[in-house]
Amino acid sequence: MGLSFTKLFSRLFAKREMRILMVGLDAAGKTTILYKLKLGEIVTTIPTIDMKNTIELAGFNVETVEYKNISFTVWDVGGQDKVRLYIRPLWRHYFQNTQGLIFVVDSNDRDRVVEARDELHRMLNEDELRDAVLLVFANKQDLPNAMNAAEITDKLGLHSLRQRQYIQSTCATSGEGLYEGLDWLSNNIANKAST
Ligand code: G3D
Ligand code: MG
Repeated sequence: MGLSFTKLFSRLFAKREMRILMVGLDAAGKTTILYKLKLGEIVTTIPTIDMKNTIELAGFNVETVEYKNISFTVWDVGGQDKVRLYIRPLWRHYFQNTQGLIFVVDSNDRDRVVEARDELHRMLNEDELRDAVLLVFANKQDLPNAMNAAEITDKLGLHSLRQRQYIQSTCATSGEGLYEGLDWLSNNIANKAST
């Protein structure tokens, strides 16, 4: 019934040169960032018609925005293991041709930083993301109890990851740090492509 997920996406992304995924636990600040960037119209979709019931059960929504040759794809990671089983095959469709992964963490959420680390490492273990460059947004730096970038680096175990990486402190609501981070990302994706 209808187009397959793969077909739909190859049609949508056929002419794109770059795909960037932005993920993180819910409430990390991803949607706020997407709107702050003002790249264009943000489209929220439930990935396929065929899997609609499953997806709705799992609450899996994907936000996409396209800007020049870049497509940003955003979703929440984390949640129950049962749900993860349904979602994982879908993630992998988005992994293909991804050059950059942005991981957004709520620096104020000390209770869930371990969960955030687990999700990040789980994703970066996927074959398709092995060569992606990693940008971490240590978000919500405006909050008084926020962990700083060094503490986030430690708590997320960034040193043990082999991906080229960079951590940027941000405040998504004010926009602070966002462009610096994306600048690093675009430079490093470009460098990788030319080597
Ligand atoms: P998500 O898309 O990752 O799930 P959202 O997260 O962008 O929806 O953000 C979740 C909440 O965190 C929002 O508050 C948002 O305004 C807030 N938020 C995002 N970034 C920052 C930040 O840098 N500092 C502070 N103080 N808050 C931030 P609401 O109240 O709308 O749920
Ligand atoms: Mg969101």
